[in-house]
Amino acid sequence: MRLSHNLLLTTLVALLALPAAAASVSDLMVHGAWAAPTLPGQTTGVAYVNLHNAQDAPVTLTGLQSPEAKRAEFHTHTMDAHGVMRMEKQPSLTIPAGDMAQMQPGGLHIMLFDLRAPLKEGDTLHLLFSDGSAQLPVDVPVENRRAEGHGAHPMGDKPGDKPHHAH
Ligand SMILES: [Cu+2]
Repeated sequence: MRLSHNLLLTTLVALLALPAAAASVSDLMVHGAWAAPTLPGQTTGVAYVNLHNAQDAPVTLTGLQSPEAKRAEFHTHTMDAHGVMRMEKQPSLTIPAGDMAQMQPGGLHIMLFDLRAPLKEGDTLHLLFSDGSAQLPVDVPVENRRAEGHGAHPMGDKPGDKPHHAH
C-alpha cells in the first residue's frame, strides 16, 4: 500500500514537472496575407494575415514589427455605447491550439503607423511576429482588394475623420 502510494506520488510529481508542450510562433501557418495600398498623404496602413496554429498548445504573439513602419499593432473593432465601431489596440494575440486567428476588414487587423513610404499595389510589406522567444517573418503583398469599396481605413490621418461602420 505504502509503495503504490509513493509510486503514485512520484508519478504525479513527474507529470507536474513536465514542461508544458512547447508551441512556437515560428510553427504557425500563414494564409491569405494582404495589405491595402495607402491613399495619397496617408501614413497609416492596414494588413490582414490569417495565422493557423496546428500545434497542441496555444501561441501568444506579444511582438509585432515591420521595417516599413515605425510601429505595428494588433487591432480589433468594438462597438461603443453609441453603436459606433471603434478600433482598439490589442497588446497581445493568443491563438488557441488547433485554432486560427482570422483577420479581415471590420474585424481583427494589423495597423501600421508612420509608414516610411506609401504602400503601393505590387509592393511587399514585411511583418515580424514574435512570441517572446521565437520569431516569424511574413511577406505581405500589397493588393488593391477594395477597388469597389472605400479605400480608407477607419482611423484616418486627419483628427476630424469619423470612424465608419464595419465593411
Ligand atoms: Cu486599426
